[in-house]
Amino acid sequence: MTDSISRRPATVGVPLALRAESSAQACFICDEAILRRLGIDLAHPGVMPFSVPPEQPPGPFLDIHAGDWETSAMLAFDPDGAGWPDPPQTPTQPREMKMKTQVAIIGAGPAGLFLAHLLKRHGIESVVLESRSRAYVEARVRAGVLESGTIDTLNNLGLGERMMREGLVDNGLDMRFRGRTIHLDLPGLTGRSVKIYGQQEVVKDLIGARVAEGDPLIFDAEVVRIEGPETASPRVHYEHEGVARTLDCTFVVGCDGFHGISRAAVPEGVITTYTRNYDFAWLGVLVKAPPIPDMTYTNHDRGFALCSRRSMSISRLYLQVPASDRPENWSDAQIWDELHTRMFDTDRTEVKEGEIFQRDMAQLRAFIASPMQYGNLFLAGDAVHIVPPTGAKGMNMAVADARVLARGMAAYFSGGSRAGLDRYSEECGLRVWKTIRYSSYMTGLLHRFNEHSPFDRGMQLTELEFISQSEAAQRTIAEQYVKLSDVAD
Ligand code: RFL
Ligand code: PHB
Repeated sequence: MTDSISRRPATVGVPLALRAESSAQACFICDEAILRRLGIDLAHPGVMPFSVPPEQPPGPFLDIHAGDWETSAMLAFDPDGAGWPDPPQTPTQPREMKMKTQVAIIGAGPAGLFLAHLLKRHGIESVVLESRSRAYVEARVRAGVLESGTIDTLNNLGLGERMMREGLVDNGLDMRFRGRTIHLDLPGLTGRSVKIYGQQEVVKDLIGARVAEGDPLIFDAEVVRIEGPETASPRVHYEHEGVARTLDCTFVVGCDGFHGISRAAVPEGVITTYTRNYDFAWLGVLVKAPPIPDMTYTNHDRGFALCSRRSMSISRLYLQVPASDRPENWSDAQIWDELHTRMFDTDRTEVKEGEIFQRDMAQLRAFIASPMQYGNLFLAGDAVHIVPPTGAKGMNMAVADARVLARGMAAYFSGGSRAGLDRYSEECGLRVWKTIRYSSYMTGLLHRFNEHSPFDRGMQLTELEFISQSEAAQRTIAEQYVKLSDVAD
């Protein structure tokens, strides 16, 4: 059913707590408070707010929107009454708006979006609040490598169709040094492969499904404070369209990335943080040119480089640069010179050049905050741990956190036991530390460090020589590359 004014599906944007499906698949807002907020005269004879959703729609509908999903009201028209009520010309914008849900999720990155979908599968309501616009979030270029656990999660949610169609199966991981290539045959060494499918494509698929299903996901909604995270009824304060609003909930999940506000809501002294900052960054570019066949990491005297891809015609290329550098400092010609050199592509034929149509820079750091929970506030994804991208693990870790959390919340909301939830941090801890260890190892193996002495450089190259000759060492790297983020559902 579509509504009478905007012709969108009637259920779009209507919070579950306030709606009910009738046999005619119509959707009714039952809450008189919403009608009052919209400035509708409840005494008008044409208004029939439903306190109990009727089995059959009693007549035509008038659906009024005040520009936001939680201020939408559907009224039944009483044909024998006095006609349509007058919708307010200018919707009222109260100073503060309140709403309630089971789980408030802060951030619509992979952690928040996966969590929202997993919770829904268990019948748990959530509201996702995202400070940025939908366009911004969907265009943010980041990760590209999906481990099998992430692939399975997307498929099990019924949202993996495009990934399976457009994503590229990656069976190889190559490491270059001294002009030679170590080829790791992932299926041969581990029985598994990974998939190349851009993080922003995953995010687009998750957002598209959430919006199509009419579940609450509010963009341009910046969370400014979490009140009472240690209490049984935390409250999230956020700003949207210039209005201060609140969201009451049973649990808050901070999926708001490294720079978010959730971690800071935990009182000082509760969380211990462990950090390593690197003095280099990755300059990343997207290029209209066919990629080289295998994912290739390279260790060169001039620094690290990586050749990855997004499709058979789009390459994703990275260069190690100083942390203080800026993407605009590099001309296209300098980028190509450096890539050919570091990839030992002296005749400049292997790394195909093309139009550079996107650039970004990522600082490298390893960071973990522990515990990942404080009372009824849980932290997931980059909000609580960051890995240097050399192992391609950040998004996969975020998805694994969401799976563990969804499992704990499902047990709590179905049976009332919160034992699983209270084990969240402990359950994630070892996996997270192992992933940080692996990503730090790969970073140390492949990058140029200013502080390295000739002795350190000798050790680094000897490690690569050892790996090139040892199948056991290759299997160790390959196993961690394909399945460090495995968790049980
Ligand atoms: P995100 O993706 O940062 O999302 C957090 C969201 O929270 C919003 N937010 C707020 N919303 C409301 N109120 C507030 N106060 C808010 N503050 C922040 C933000 O706008 C944002 O939308 O965190 P999440 O969901 O934890 O996901 C983590 C991943 O994005 C990250 O780990 C990966 O991108 C890391 N990563 C990789 N991971 C992989 O698994 N495989 C890879 O191949 C891979 N490659 C990479 C990467 C990261 C890179 N960079 C840019 C650091 C390659 C690079 C270059
Ligand atoms: C990517 O394709 O963006 C990518 C690949 C491997 C990494 C990091 C990023 O380690």
